[in-house]
Amino acid sequence: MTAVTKLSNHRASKEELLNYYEQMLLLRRFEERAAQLYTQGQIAGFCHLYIGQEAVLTGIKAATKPEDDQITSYRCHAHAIACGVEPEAVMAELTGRETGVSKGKGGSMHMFDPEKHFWGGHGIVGAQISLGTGIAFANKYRGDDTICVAYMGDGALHQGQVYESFNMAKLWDLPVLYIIENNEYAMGTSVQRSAGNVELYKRGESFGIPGKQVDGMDILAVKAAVEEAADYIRSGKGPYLLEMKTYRYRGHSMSDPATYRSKEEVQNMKEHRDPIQQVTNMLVEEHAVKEEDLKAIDSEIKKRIKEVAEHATTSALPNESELYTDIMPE
Ligand SMILES: Cc1ncc(C[n+]2csc(CCOP(=O)(O)OP(=O)(O)O)c2C)c(N)n1
Ligand SMILES: [Mg+2]
Repeated sequence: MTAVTKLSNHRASKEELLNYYEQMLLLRRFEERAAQLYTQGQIAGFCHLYIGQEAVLTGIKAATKPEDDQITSYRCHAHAIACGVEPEAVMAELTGRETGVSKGKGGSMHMFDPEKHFWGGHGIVGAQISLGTGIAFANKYRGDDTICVAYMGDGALHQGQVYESFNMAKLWDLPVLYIIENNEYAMGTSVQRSAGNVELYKRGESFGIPGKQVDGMDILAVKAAVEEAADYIRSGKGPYLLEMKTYRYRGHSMSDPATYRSKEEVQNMKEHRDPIQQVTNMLVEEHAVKEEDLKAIDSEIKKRIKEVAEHATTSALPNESELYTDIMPE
């Protein structure tokens, strides 16, 4: 078993932890397979992987309701799956097939499923924050207690439209939870080199939006912080901001050689902070789960992902007539 420097201060039942283990591992194995398909030339265009950041999304989903809305950037495959889109439909979208969740026309950065309350998938850095604020406006207008979770990266946080959105969100006390997935780098620029003030969770303060920094590699810390934030928002007090301190193991996109950080830095994170390993250790040390049983779950997931990849590489390409659909609202 790999030693991790820090185990969560929070506790969870064996069933809960097994559930998180399975969910996070599914996201990781999916992305590893996506990387393979990319290098085999099965996926064209850009492709941004979520490996390393799994605890953020999984913790947020565990602390919110299925009908809450979620909107994110181009690093969106895992978000789609966590919202309930079948992995088959996500992988087939990556390979541009007709069975993809966006009928193969969106690709890696543009997948949506309104029925699952998943609103994308956006390539314009920061744009999803304005759109997410608009979704929260709609929710408030309808008078239900649904909140919108709007994710952005540490780089996106510097975009002007983010602050215009913060202002309106507080002015109208909109039910929106802003999540900064601070994985320490934008495309290749570290937070230290791009942020005048690196305490990103304070960026909403001057608008009256409370914020907290959270260990985003610790799923139980994520879940606890989001439960508190969601209660605050649902009580009608308006927006809330959480900065998740996380880390991406892979390059910004598949074409990034990642020369701006050392191999040791990445290795250190993998060895001492890995979110899945933390849950593994809790299960083994505190709940007496056998490592073989966890490996068996992993084997099942790998089998499923193999089928997912098979489906994504054998499904038909979209018909040419699809070029003319979904362009205007019907
Ligand atoms: C408006 C705009 N500017 C620049 C880009 C190019 N670009 C794509 S991703 C990115 C970095 C964003 O980093 P961050 O918000 O930290 O997200 P991460 O990739 O780390 O998840 C940039 C500058 C873009 N897509 N849109
Ligand atoms: Mg980043």
